Amino acid sequence: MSYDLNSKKIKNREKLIKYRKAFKEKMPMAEEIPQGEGELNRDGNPKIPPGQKVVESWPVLDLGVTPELDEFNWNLTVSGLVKHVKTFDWDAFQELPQTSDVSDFHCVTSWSRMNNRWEGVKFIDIAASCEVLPSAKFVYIKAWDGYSTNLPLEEALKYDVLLVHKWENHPLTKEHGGPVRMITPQLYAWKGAKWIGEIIFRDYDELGFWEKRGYSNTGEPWLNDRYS
Ligand SMILES: Nc1nc2c(c(=O)[nH]1)N[C@H]1C(S)=C(S)[C@@H](COP(=O)(O)O)O[C@H]1N2
Ligand SMILES: [Mo]
Repeated sequence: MSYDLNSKKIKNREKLIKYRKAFKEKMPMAEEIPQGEGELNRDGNPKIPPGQKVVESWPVLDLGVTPELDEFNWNLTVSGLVKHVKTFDWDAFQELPQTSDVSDFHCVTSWSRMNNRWEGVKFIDIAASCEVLPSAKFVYIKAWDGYSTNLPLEEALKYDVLLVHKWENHPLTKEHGGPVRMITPQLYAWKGAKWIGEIIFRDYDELGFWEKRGYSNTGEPWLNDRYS
């Protein structure tokens, strides 16, 4: 097998990289990429990614098992390429810097829920608290229902990637991954594990549950990058 540098997928990705660079440097943007509809959001992407429909309610999507977790028995272990391996219980998690943000949630099955108000901890603050080593390049995540997902460290460290425990000013419900789940607003929502249990920093990539079953490893909503 060999890759084709002229493939649409690689060309589109190259365009997106150029576009993001131009947006960051406030340079004129010639290319009609990324795709989508609406005003540009704070990341320079059209508000609604291509092929998405905005919903008002928040659907539940998972493997069909809801682990019995609450503030008393939940915990999160951070390991791999870190200086300090740590397990956070609810109290330790609450002691991390708390933040709030409003962001959009895009499911690959084509619904988007916009302007969600979240409270929680930035992924980057967890990474800092465990002192991630420079050799770490990927993140592998395990959840308490047996789910897993993976992402490049660079994506996980984006400012809006959070481990949330409140949605719209209420504790995150069990069905949506409470007490604590991850969100990845700039990637499809499957990259954000509900009932998050383990974060492992690695120098190699391993496909997670859906990535192994044909979902794209990158999952970029504004490239319509759904399947591998
Ligand atoms: N632990 C776990 N996390 C998960 C999933 C899952 O099955 N188990 N499904 C993913 C998918 S495909 C989506 S779209 C979102 C759905 O989150 P929601 O049910 O809160 O809408 O969670 C993601 N995180
Ligand atoms: Mo999804």
